Amino acid sequence: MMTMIIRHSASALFLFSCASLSFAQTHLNHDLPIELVEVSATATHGDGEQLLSSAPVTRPVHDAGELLRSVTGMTALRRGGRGFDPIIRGQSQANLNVIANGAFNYGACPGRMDPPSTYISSDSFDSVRVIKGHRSVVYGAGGSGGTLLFEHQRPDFSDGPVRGEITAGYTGNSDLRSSSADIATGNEQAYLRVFGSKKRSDNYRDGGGDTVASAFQSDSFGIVAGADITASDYLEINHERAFEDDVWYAGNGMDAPYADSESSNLRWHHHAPIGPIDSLELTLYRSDVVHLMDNYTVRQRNTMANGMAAPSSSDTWGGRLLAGIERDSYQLQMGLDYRANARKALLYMDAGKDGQYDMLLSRMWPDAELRQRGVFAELDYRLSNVDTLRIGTRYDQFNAAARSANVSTGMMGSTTPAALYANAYGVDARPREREGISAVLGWDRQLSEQLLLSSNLSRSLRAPDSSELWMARSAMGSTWIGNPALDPELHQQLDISLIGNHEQSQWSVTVFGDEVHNYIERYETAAGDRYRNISASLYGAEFDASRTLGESLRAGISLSYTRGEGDNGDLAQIAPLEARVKIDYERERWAVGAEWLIADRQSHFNSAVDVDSATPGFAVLHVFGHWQLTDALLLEAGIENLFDRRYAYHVNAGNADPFTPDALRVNEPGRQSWIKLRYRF
Ligand SMILES: [Cu+2]
Repeated sequence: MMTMIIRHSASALFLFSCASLSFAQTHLNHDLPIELVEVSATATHGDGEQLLSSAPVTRPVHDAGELLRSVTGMTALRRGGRGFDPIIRGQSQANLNVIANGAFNYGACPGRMDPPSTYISSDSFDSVRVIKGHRSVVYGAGGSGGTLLFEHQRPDFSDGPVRGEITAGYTGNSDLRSSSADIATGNEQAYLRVFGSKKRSDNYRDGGGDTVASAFQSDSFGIVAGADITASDYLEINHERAFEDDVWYAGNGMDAPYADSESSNLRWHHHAPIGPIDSLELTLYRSDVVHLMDNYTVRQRNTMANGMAAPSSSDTWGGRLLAGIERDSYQLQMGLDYRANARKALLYMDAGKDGQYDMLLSRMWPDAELRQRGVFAELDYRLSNVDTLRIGTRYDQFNAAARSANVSTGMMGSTTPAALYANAYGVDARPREREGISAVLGWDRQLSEQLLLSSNLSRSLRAPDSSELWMARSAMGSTWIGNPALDPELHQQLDISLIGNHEQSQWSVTVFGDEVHNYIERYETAAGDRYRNISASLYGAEFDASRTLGESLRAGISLSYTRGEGDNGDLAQIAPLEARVKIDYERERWAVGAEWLIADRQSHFNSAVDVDSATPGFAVLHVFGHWQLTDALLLEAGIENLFDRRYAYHVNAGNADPFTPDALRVNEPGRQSWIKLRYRF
C-alpha cells in the first residue's frame, strides 16, 4: 500500500528534483527542491519523475542532519554520534531555515551539540525538501544558505484503515541498536498517527582503530491527528517529544547528560474561496528544549577537583498565515509570519563534582530574546509557454534583547554581560531593532523538451543569532563574547542551473555566487572569541549526472565545490571539492549498490573556527543492498567504509565551543556493517 513517494528514510533514498516534474507536468515551481524520498522496493517509479538519480543511496543514518550529507552541495559537521550540523554551499546554523511541519526549533546548546535537526525524528518524516540558496520568501526570514523542509504527509487509507511500519536495525562498530514504529489509523475524513523510535549506541572506532566518543541514547515519539472538519477545512495537530541521554561528544569539551525537546503545532488549511482568495493556511507552533552539559557526569573529562556545568534552555514559538490566489497564468502567495525565541544558558562551577552548583561563572545567554515579524508576497507568473517568472519580496523587523544583561555574575558580584560587551566592543546592552527587505527574482526557461534553464537572483537579510549578539562567557581565563551591535548579514546571490532530462540520462549543472555585506565573522583575539561584520563572498559549482546502463544497471556521478573568502582570508567551514560515484544494480526483489565518496584535501580554513591545519583528502567506499523477503518484509544491509579508512570531513568539527580552546577533528567511523529489517502493513 505504500505506493510512490511515501516515505523518506535513512535507508533507501531516491534523489528527486521536483523542478522538472513541476514544470513539465503542472506549472510554476521555481524552488528546485531536491526531495529525499524513500520508495518502497516494490514500487515502480515511472512518470519521469526522478531527475537526478533513481539509485537508492542506502546508508545507516540515524540523524536528520547526517542524512542530508547525501545531497550534492550539502555536508554536515559531526561532533560525535549525535549533533550533525547541516551545511549548504558553505552556509550553516542561522543561515539555514530548518522547518519541521511548519515549525522552527532552535537547539538549546550554546556549543551546538543539538542543532535543530537533532530533534527531528528522521524515521517518522515522509519527505524532506532541500532548497539550496534563497529561492523563495514564503519560508520565513533569513535562509540565505537554504531551507530544509521536513514534512509529514497525510496517510493514504485506500488499502485499509490501518497502515504502518516497524523497523529494527543493528550497526556494528558502534553496537548501535535501533527500532521504530509508525502506525496510522483512520479513513478519508480523519486519522490518528503515532510513531516512536529508540536508539542505543556505544562509541565507534575510526579507521585507525581509535575509539571516538560518540555514544548516545535517543528516544522520540509523536502523535499526529488530522481531520476534514468541514468540506473545505482541514485541521491537523501534532505533538512530538525527543529525549537524548548520556550523549558523548568527541568534538566538544563537555558531554550531555540530557537534552529533551517538546514541540506542538497546529495547522489549519481552508481550501475554498474567501473573496478573491482561493486558499488560506494557518500554522502555529511552539517548541521547547532543555539541555544540560557538563564535564563530569557522562564521563570524567579531566582530573581537576571541580567540574563545570552549563544548563540551558531554548523556547521557540511562532506562526504563519498564508493566503493563496491561483489563476491560469499565475499563482500569488502572500502572508505574515512571526517567530520568537527565548534562550538562557548559565555556566556553573561545581566544587567536588557532586551535582550541586557552587558558583555561577557566566550568564552565557543572559535571557536572550529574538523576535521577528515579517510580511511577504510572492508571485509565480507564466510569461509564455516556456518562460516562468517568480517575483517575491518580504519586509522583516527583528528585535533582540538580553533581559539579564545587567544582572551580576561571578564571585565578586561585579561582572555582568553588559560589562563584557562594553569591555570587548565599547557598546551597551540595550535592546536592538533591525529591519530590512529581502527579495527573489527567478526566471526559468524551458529551452527544449529536455532542457531547462533556471536562474535566480536574490537578496536576503539574515539577523544575528543569540550567540553572535549576546554570548557572555568569561571563565577560566578565556572569554567568548557576542557583539550586540552587529548588523544583519545581507546576501546578494545569483545562481544559474541547466537541467537536462533525457530518457536514459539526467544531469544538471549549477553555478552560484553570493556577495555578503556584513557577513558575521567569529574571530580570535588574545582575550578570546569575538564577532564582527566583514565583507565576504561565496561561490561555487555543482554537477550531477546519472545514466541507465541496460535494464538493471544505473550509474551516477556528482561533484560539488564551494569557495568562501572574506576580508580576513578564508571563511570557516567550507567543504573541499567533493565527488560521489554511484552504481546500482536493481532486480525485481533485490538490489545491490556501491557508492564511492572522494573528497579533496582542504587547505582553505579559518583557524578561529576550523582545525588549524589543512584537512587531508580521502576516498571511501560504501556497499549496500536490499532484499524483498516477502511483500511486507524488506531486509537492508551494507558495509560502510569497506576498506576501513581513517578519515574526517573537513567540517568535523568547527569549534563553536570554547570549553576546548581548539577545534577538534572528529574522525568518521571505520568499517561498519549494518542490517535493517523493515515490516510494512
Ligand atoms: Cu551542550
